[in-house]
Amino acid sequence: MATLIRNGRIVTAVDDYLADILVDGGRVRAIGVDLAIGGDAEIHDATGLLVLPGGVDVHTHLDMATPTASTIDTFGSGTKAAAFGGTTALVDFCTPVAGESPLKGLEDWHRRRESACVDVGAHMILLDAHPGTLEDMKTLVRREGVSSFKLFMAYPGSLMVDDGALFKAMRVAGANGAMTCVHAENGPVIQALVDEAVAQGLKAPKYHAVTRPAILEGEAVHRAICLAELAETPLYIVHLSAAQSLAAVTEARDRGIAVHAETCPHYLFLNAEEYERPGFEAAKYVMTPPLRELSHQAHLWRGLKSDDLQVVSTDHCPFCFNEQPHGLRYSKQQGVDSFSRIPNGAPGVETRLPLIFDGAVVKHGLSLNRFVEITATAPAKLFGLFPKKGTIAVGTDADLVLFDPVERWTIRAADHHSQVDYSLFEGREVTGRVKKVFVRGQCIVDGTRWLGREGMGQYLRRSESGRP
Ligand code: DUC
Ligand code: ZN
Ligand code: ZN
Repeated sequence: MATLIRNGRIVTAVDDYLADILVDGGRVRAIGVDLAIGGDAEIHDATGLLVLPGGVDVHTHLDMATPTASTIDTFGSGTKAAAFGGTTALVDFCTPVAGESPLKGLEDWHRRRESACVDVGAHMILLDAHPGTLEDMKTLVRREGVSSFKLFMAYPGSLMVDDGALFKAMRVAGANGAMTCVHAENGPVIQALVDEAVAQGLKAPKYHAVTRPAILEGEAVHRAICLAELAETPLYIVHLSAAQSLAAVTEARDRGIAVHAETCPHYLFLNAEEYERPGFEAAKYVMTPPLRELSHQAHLWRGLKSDDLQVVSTDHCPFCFNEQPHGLRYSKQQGVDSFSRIPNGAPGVETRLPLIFDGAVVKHGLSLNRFVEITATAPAKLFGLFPKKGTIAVGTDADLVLFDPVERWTIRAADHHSQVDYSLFEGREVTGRVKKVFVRGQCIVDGTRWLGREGMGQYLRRSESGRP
């Protein structure tokens, strides 16, 4: 049966108008005023609501296992949480096991991905740039629809690659229509600071932030840009948190270099004061990069306004605060004796849209169009999903969010659908709330009612990335 969404205010990255949307076969079939329908249709009245393209979150870690810890959300629970937050497409990070080929890593990722409730694509994390890995990169882009790769300049001895490997991977990515995503922090210097702190007995969660200063992010961002410029490849800085990093991105973009960057809600709304919380509570805020001093936030908002920052994604990487009921592997409590053992990451997939609406549109004067651009259109374009995802037009997937722009409500972890046991934003009041969510035309969220099911999410085989 067709679906008709009536009287909504349709907002895309470029338009803002009142119309009806007719959906059939999972796609938008017609848009117009007082649309006539030929037969039966499921009708949804969107009077007073915004009709937005489903959110696109290009940075999540669902069901991710490292040698020491695992994220608590499966694809089932994480994508259900995403849907309740108005996000209908994810690009998740596939982390291969060290020494294993990326293609094998993708095979395992697909098995875990089968429980997804919304559509999901994969970025591939590269742990080396050996000849076999570089060959796999080509296969991943051409055959598997994985058109972006992430490399780490941090975590020596585990995830980090050296500059030579980073450069080699960048060249292959660029030559094959793929984006290189970089975790930019100076890993060896951070390691020296961590070792020093631990040796001095400074082991509380706040030393996670003390040992990862903003200057070491800025330095690595600058270095990554130099390497990408030389490799003639598009670059995407993930989880940018610091003014120094943004300055490097801005300078490069002003010179016409294809550098892009995302920030995350926690860097826009929270700051390093959270690390002064008593006891072990501050471990909830142990993510990488860490929260910065308050002064960085104004730079990030300016970057979002001026398009020096193009995307807000979540880096949803959830570990429970408490050990029970899931066990230590899923818990921050692993690091109760030393910050260096706290699993690194925080949740956020369910709160991105309302937080960014409240922060960007209500408080910082960004337009509704820009709000849609940074949460859906730009990530879809940068990562090979547009126009299937990221906008509303005849022929696009009918991934739609009916959003109330005036409702005020309070964020509470107890109301969430993620399996994690806390929210970074507990008790925060926001304006703007997701009311209904459609994935390929199917209404899967209706207020607090869940109408979706595990397994209905499709794999997103992506086309070229890095060409906005
Ligand atoms: N990088 C991420 O992107 N997520 C979690 C931790 C990290 O280092
Ligand atoms: Zn990272
Ligand atoms: Zn991440």
